Amino acid sequence: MEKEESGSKKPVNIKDLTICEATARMLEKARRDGVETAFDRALNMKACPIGADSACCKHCAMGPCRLNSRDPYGKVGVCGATIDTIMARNFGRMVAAGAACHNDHGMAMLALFREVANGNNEDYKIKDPHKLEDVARSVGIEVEGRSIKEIALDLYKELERTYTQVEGEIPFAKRVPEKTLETWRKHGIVPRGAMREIMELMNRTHMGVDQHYENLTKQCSRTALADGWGGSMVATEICDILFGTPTPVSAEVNMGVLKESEVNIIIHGHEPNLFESMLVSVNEPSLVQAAKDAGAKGINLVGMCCSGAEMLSRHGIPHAGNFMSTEAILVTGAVDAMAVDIQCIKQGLVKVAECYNTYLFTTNPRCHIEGAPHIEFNEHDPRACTDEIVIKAITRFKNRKAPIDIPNIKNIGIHGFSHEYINYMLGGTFRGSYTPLNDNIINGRIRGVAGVVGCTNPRVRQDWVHVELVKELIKNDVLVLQTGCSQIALAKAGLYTPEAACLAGPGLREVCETVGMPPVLGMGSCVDNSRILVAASQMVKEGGLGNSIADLPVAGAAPEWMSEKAICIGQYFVASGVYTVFGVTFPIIENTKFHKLLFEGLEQQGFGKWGFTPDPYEMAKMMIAHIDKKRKALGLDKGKERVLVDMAARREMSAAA
Ligand code: XCC
Repeated sequence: MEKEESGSKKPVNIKDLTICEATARMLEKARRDGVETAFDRALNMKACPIGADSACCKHCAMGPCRLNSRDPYGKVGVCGATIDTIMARNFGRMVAAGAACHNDHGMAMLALFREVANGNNEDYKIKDPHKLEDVARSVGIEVEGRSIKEIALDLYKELERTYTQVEGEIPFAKRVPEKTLETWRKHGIVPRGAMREIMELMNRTHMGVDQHYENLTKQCSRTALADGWGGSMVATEICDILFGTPTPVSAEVNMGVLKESEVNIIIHGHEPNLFESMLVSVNEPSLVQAAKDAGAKGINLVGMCCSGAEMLSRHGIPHAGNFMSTEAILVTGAVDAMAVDIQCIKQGLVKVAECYNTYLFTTNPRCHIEGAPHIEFNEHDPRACTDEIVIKAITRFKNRKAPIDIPNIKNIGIHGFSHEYINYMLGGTFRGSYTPLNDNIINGRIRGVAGVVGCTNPRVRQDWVHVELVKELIKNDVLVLQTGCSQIALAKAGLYTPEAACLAGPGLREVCETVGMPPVLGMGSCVDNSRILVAASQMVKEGGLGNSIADLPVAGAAPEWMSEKAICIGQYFVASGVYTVFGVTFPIIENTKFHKLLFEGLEQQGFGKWGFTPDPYEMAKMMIAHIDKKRKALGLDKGKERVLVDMAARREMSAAA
């Protein structure tokens, strides 16, 4: 996995950069074409060792102060800040930035929902009224005998508090298992509105404010929870209400989804409203005709990164690849336009797009990129933007000059497992519940559940850590739930088919074969990690696996993480009670008090804890050992008699519940 030191003359073998065959082929071509990508820049840019260890404080002009990670307590900053304060502050600012991203995104989706609910926006509508009622009920809103509009407006008002509430608990705290909530209350970390929490964390990480790593960690948790159970959860639920709740759908993933004979348009980013409107534009008969007049067979719309993962889950829209493939795909020469909104958009895309004469458009007022033309997306007139992008893409198709080279690789799989669908899938329409999942964990067929999520990162071999980790987990009967770029990595590796059950251990394989599901369930984008939180709460509420999320035999991982959002996600999983292991690198020095708190202390306080290793096999071992520890604590370590539960017995069980 280790790649060559920067400064080395010998070119690095592309197979060491990625296991994604399509990306590798495009990187070879980029080399031949003299085009640079993030993979090259990562090789030429040695990661700053002081920054990587978080031993630098640049929060004021008395510094920047640099401490020595080999002798962390040998020095303090000019103001006297210790290494623990400096690391906790830096960590806190990462959490604040990650939480800000998801909350700003969620707030934008909620604003759209308000406009739809009050009739000011007719370009979108409430597609899933059942989900609207379910979500409304879950936060205590009366739904019986009321109109969709009344419920929706009440829900808007209630969920706005997720962001703006000055005092008191956010609405979705009602979904948290009681004992988990008790732990949060005891430590004073139940989130208020996200704006308040992020603001307070930015204040406390300023020079001369909070200078105790333990107290800072509390605000890190509170802010992160305002993301997971706040902004992200609202984003997921509102997008389901507006655009539809995912149910399993067969879809294609990988660069082979591009079509040489069609106008290819890629949407890359995070907010599904742009993508939903683009879906309308590419089906507009006059635009389809214009494409045909230009000599194309049609218009081919595909996604990348997280909004791509949402569209894949909701509508089966093909997905072309994850974060580290966004530059490589432009090298095919087949992309007529790429439109981006916010988050994870590399500035390097501008140059690559230029080299292949591809249109790269920014669309969101929060994200312009120097050198990329901007066509603003306004949700009150969405087609003005999306139609224009289609027209531009058709022009580019007509004038294609560069030779086209599309790697002919596609992986078909099943995506779109919402927590509602897991409920239905395992329990059936009449007895939809998490009982069968809990039963199978209790009887040991399923050893535990792992969430494997997050980015890809050019500092490690793309997709390799994700794929090896997940294979190890399912081989050991651990059911894997996924989101984001990790989901796409595994889809490309062919694990999203029911046939992949043959890679699972005997227990998990039996469950997969009975239900007809893959051993790896894709739940959507990174904000959809909130679906994993809801699934975990359901498992607790179902009974038999302890009283809090911290009791469950579950673990999480982001093996190739790179973004501040990932750190925030990690912290909200830890604060919710989940052991969470990161790969690549961890921005904390070992053998310091702050490290000990994150990696051990939090667990003793009733939360989860952090873990770290760049090695996927070691990571799997750590996660499985944790799952086994939790099984033991629940008394599930001794092999249980397998009781065949028939329908009559099930009816009795649910009557007793
Ligand atoms: Fe970005 Fe969301 Fe990470 Fe992928 S997984 S690199 S954050 S696109 Ni969300």
